[in-house]
Amino acid sequence: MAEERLRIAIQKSGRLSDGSFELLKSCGLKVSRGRDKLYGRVQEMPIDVLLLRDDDIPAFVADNACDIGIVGQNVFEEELLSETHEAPAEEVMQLGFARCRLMLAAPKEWNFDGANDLASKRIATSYPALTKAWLEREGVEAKVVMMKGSVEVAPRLKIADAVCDIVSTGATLDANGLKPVATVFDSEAILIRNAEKFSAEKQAIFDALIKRINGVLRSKD
Ligand code: PRT
Ligand code: ZN
Repeated sequence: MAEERLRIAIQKSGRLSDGSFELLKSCGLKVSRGRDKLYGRVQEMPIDVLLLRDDDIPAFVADNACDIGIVGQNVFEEELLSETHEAPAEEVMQLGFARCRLMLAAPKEWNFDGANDLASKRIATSYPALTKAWLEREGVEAKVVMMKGSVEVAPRLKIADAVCDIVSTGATLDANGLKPVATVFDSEAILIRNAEKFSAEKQAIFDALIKRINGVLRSKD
């Protein structure tokens, strides 16, 4: 029988990519990338790496194309709230990098005085499910407009009154004449896994990897 290998999905390139490779490296795992750049192979443990767009990672893990994955909590929660996979993926642990916030932001000249000011307003976001859940918690009815990118330009283009977008330094909001007014979701990179039971062999690889990750995270505390 062929040796079982654990498949991990990580972001090919972007804000999660360096942190993900670094974490594997700190775990003593060197990823050799294949010529097609889609696959990577780890020598030190029976682990294969799949390099994907971050948005594809939750579904790949939920649908068993991969066993585990590293993704932003914001992307994972949005997926959980908006889609129903038969066997959804599960969060295993927070990984302590790629920290950011999903925030509501309004034009600087808006004398914003709390969530109620958003009643009947239009909010542009790439995270409609998380935004709607927050509005519901706040008891505010507003119109949520989905935008895949360049959310921060929506108020200037009069597409929306406010935005709900990912913020790390705040420089992007500032450059677009916007100010953060409320935090909708705190996020960082997380490890997720397929919800089905692993084979004993796969579980052993998974346990060994988790042990190494915990060791790395503890050494950073
Ligand atoms: O190509 P692919 O689809 O894989 O990548 P992507 O472009 O969709 O995602 P990417 O690489 O930008 O982000 C991946 C994940 O990193 C996100 O889902 C978050 O979990 C996390 N993260 C951390 C961020 C940021 N920080 C961040 N600053 N994601 C996005 N931003 C963007 C934000 O959208 C805004 O445009 O950066 C801008 C704001 O940054 P500041 O520093 O100006 O506030
Ligand atoms: Zn993406």
